[in-house]
Amino acid sequence: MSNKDQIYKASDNAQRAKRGSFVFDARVATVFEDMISRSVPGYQQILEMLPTLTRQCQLSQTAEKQANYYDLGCSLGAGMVAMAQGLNPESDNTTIIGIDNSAAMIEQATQNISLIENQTAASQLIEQDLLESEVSSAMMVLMNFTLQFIALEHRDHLIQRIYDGLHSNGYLVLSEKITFDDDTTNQALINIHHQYKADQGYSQLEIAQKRDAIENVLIPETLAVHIKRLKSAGFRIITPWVQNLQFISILAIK
Ligand code: GEK
Repeated sequence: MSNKDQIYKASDNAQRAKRGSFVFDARVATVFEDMISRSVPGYQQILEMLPTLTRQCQLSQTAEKQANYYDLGCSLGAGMVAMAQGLNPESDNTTIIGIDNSAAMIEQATQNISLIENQTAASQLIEQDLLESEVSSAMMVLMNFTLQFIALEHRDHLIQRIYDGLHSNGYLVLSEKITFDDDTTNQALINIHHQYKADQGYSQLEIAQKRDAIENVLIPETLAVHIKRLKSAGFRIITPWVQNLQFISILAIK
């Protein structure tokens, strides 16, 4: 487990103003594992199922020349490690590619990823903006809570590029924080989520300060909007496979 997340603990107004909007800098990277585990209910559950999804994805496809497994917005590489666990160690045409535009994340991911190298597929970490990155010969693309940080106007095009880069029968696993059209439902889930964070040891001040910092940085959409976008891109199977409060994961198959 990484260091404890205490980024929003300070009650000092000057410090708070200095911090401004949420960014994926070195400070966040250092505590990221603790932060995401205590903030996103079901995060560990998704990671635990990923080896099974990856194994089935690999088995359900005909052997292709090159099979890439992407983790877009890979942070510290937890998704890459989980996908690697599901892959057949005998397959020699497989590469796991992690992409993230945070230098601090990529730096800290490098050590985690060195663990994969001994076990299975080749792996690659790339510091790059997803809007400029290439997705090709993909068997599986994981976007675990990343699309929500991409500007709304770029989301359709990015999902279309992912679809185009997948082999047929390829998987996209898209996890997102969602919002609901109905205000009452929305507010009820927000309240439960804040209680979840309080139960994980965050103070009311930390919860409020994080909420302010992440506003306008993380832009959630409704499940209907996600499904519509995936349909328009061309995916033939689209289904949520995990939901914990407003945190969902959708499986889309080409
Ligand atoms: C996990 N998937 O542990 N280009 C590249 N990376 C980006 C961009 C962009 N335009 N915008 C944001 N990121 C991980 C968790 S965290 C989710 C993903 C969260 C990166 C950003 O640097 C960060 O590492 C990641 O997307 C989002 O399974 O913090 O809630």
